[in-house]
Amino acid sequence: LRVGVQGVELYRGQNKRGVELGPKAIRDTGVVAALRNVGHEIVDYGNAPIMEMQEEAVLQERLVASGGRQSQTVPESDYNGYLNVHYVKQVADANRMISDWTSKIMRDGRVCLTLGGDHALGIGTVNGASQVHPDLGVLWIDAHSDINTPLTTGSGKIHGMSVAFFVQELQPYMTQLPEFSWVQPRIKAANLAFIGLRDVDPAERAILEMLGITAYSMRDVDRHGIQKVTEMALSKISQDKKRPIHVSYDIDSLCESIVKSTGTPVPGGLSLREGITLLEMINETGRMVSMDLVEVNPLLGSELDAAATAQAAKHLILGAFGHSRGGMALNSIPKP
Ligand code: DIR
Ligand code: MN
Ligand code: MN
Ligand code: MN
Repeated sequence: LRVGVQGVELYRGQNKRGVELGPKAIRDTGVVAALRNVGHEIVDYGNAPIMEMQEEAVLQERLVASGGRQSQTVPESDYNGYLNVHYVKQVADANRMISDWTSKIMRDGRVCLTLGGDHALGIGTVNGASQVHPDLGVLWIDAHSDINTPLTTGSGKIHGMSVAFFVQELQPYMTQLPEFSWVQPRIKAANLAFIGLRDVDPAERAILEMLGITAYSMRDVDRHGIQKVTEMALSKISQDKKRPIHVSYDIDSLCESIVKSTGTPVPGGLSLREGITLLEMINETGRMVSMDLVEVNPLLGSELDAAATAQAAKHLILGAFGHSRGGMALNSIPKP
């Protein structure tokens, strides 16, 4: 396979510094070399230059007169005075670039592998991927459903809203933010599925039910097992088994006991083996056109935790790109 790797040091979609070091932590596991050993032809495009865009906005500070003498700065988070969305401009501008990079890598004829970075980057990668494949299906593997809207969010963190930006049927209910007006919501609710859920806000559940979105929680994984759940998710998002697939993999879908270096760990998640099995099954479809691996934060937990989390990310990626746990075929090893 021809593969393009990009790093996205996005951190303004949530509030914990260190997730911008995720791409380096994952690359340092040697995952690119390991993918070459699987037989892929890989170009590493490096990290998209988004760090400056994420600086505190000095730009739009509005001064409000108070008693005609003192002045006050309106917090940047008080978007429009009534919405609570943090770092809108920073996250929007970075995502615009991520979208362009993603579609460019895919138009170069490569499967796009995006290393994050916080999960708000999914707005850009899904937009870019769906520009190249308008019939794209999306699998969102996560403890969270990330489908809050600017109105329903409690935290104001955009990484908890990524999905809301690209689901077509949700747009009439979305408060449209001008900074994100370039986003084209091309993903139909029927072509989206979640796996691994165990921390979903009431408003998010209401949205999932209203739009009839396929959502397999850990309860479903317990009931049916990961293979059955993955089969069901794949056939739901693509009944004719032809649709190209974007996989957005949040490392916090894995159990908190194995993945400690992530911003919002939740107990009772997927085992690493379940995560690998799921991704191997997606690989077997031959239809995965892009993949995100997000929310690795090497500054959280101990150094050992950070290493274990990065290792987990590496093994997930290998599963998604056809590494065989039963050993590779001799003819699959590329000649030096
Ligand atoms: C929560 C948590 N639903 C929010 N979401 C997280 O902030 O909207 N997503 N942690 O990854
Ligand atoms: Mn997420
Ligand atoms: Mn999550
Ligand atoms: Mn706030």
